[in-house]
Amino acid sequence: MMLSLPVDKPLFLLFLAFSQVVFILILYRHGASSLLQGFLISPQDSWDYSKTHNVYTNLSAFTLHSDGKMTHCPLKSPILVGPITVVFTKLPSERGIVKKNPYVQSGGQYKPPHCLAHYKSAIIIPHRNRELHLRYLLYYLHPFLQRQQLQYRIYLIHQAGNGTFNRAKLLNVGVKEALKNEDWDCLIMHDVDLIPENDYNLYICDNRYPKHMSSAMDKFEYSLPYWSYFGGVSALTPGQYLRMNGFPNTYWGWGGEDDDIFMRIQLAGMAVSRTPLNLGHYKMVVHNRDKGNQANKKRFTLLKRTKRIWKQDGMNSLDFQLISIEEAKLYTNITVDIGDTPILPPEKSKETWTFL
Ligand code: BGN
Repeated sequence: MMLSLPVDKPLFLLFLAFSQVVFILILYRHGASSLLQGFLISPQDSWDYSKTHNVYTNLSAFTLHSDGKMTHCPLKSPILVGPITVVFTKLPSERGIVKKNPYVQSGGQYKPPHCLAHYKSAIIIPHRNRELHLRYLLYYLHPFLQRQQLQYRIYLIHQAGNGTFNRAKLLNVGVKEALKNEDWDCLIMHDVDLIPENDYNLYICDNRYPKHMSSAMDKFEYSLPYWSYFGGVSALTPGQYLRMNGFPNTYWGWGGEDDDIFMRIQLAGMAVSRTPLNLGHYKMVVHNRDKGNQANKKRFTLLKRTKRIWKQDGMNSLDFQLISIEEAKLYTNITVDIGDTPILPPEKSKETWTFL
């Protein structure tokens, strides 16, 4: 039997138009997965964030069964708990964090002591004047990564001097230096102020495409601010990273560099893979905009050039002065002089930027 709809009734048409607007609004605000949540995603895929666990729970269980013979760790770590309690009420001391993470070695390196890790991930964190955020991140991230039975190392890429901050260039430096130490499977680009809230959000790469991990940040009400958002935390294999000529070096100050990275991914013939919204929960340590990281007024102009310039600006044009590499207890501290904002040539065309 054919279903006949009363398409000639004005009220029905109004209802149809209204539901389409609601549908588009939900899609725009929360991404496609929010629509699928109700019927395609099964209940065990939805997490109850009102029931959280201490990130240090069960961590000691890791070391109990070592009998000298090392076999591979199980593909799925047996001690994952899901939602993690993340609070910023009491700042942990560095000594306290070291004490709670006895198997982390100098330079913030870790290998599971009882089994061979399947994955090796480098965590790369651009940094300047954010010591307190860093402390919280280290407190939560070390046990989080150990729960996942990864081999990892945390790199802090510290921008020397008072020049304008350049997040993407610091990430390029981090990749270059990290790959000198180890043949990493995965490069995790990590903002210092974001704490992951679910340990099933695995810090490993998607071998098909660059992966955006911070898909649901508390500051955006646990949804994507816009569909092409690529800021916060992401994971790329060295191959994916090189294929897009790394990140742009030319974004000085806040904003736009993540949009450039998103564009480069497409320009290099890849797509973005995204951690599902119910897993990609992150809490941001609240803070004001830093000095030296004012909104980049040139970002619109820069984004218009990406298509033309991505093959020339990136890993192949990276220049910097390495000042020091120190192995701190909880991280490797790479201090670098990346220069300061160059004067951009005046804008030639008046075309408007239509990416978003
Ligand atoms: C966007 C910024 C991103 C930033 C997000 C979230 C720009 C480019 C011009 C449209 N992009 O608007 O860099 O991560 O906001 O705060 O400003």
